[in-house]
Amino acid sequence: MSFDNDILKSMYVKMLLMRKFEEKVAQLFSEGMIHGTMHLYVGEEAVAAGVCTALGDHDVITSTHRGHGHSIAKGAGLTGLMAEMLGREAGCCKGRGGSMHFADFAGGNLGGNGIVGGSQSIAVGAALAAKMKKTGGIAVCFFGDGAANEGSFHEAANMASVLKLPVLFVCENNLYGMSMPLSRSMNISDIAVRASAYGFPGRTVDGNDATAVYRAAEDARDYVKQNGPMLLVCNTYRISGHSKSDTNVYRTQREIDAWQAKDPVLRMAAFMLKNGFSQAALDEADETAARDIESAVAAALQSPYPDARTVLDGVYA
Ligand SMILES: Cc1ncc(C[n+]2csc(CCOP(=O)(O)OP(=O)(O)O)c2C)c(N)n1
Repeated sequence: MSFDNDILKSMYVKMLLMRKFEEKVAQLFSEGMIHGTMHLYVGEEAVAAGVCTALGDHDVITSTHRGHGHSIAKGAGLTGLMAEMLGREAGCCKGRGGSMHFADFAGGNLGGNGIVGGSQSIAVGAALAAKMKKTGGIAVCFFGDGAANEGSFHEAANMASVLKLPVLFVCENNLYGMSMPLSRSMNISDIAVRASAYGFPGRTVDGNDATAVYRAAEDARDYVKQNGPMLLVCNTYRISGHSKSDTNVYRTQREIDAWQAKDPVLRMAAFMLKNGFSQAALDEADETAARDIESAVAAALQSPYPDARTVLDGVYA
């Protein structure tokens, strides 16, 4: 299947930035520069890259607690994201939100959410707004397999269906909700079948293959714009621990290694080499991405911590 080279390159660059951003923030965390915790997206990059590359300017996304990749793929500035991690005033939420609350309204990212399933109904609201304002945009709701078991999923899916709203529910099935394996949290193996309970289509795609995700998201976007909601399940795997306090006792190294062999970034590079890109071009993309991350860190560190007197700015109630 032929692919536009610009689209391939765009997805690859996004995936490199996601991976290098997270390698960097993990390092800064271990140096005590970043506080709290963080949930890394390592291994799942093809989902955000494939979906967000298929979106248009009027489309918006809602994100999760594991949202670094979603923000980067939707085009948020790296300095704003890095500064947010570091708690600086130049952060995308002025350093008040941190890892779990990246948002970029101008770029169409309505925000991450520390509440599992918390952004599902926000996506439905955004889709209702798009429909009423006739923007032609859709709302994409990223959520995990664990969040597919939240009551909010039922409510959001049902309302989106009844009101025929342009929502694309993207379930990132990484096989675990914290330490709980999917096989013990639901009695179905294909989450996409849940869509039929709400009267809309569900489809499953290899979430480690950015090109497959892109194609599926492109088709899904067309469908959603015309007909209303759809569920796209992207099967993938979280290589990193759930969060910074995960000791990985619920899964085997063998399982992790088997998925590492399907690394979506390496897989994308291999696809590009087979489709006319040179190794030199890929190396250059890699070096540029590394430089972009270093520049973001340097710029973020120039920014001061927020002034304590402004702590209530942006608090609405
Ligand atoms: C409503 C709610 N319940 C529980 C938690 C604690 N918690 C944080 S992440 C997580 C697992 C979520 O799993 P999943 O939706 O599959 O996303 P993943 O972490 O695998 O990306 C849980 C239970 C929470 N933050 N919010």
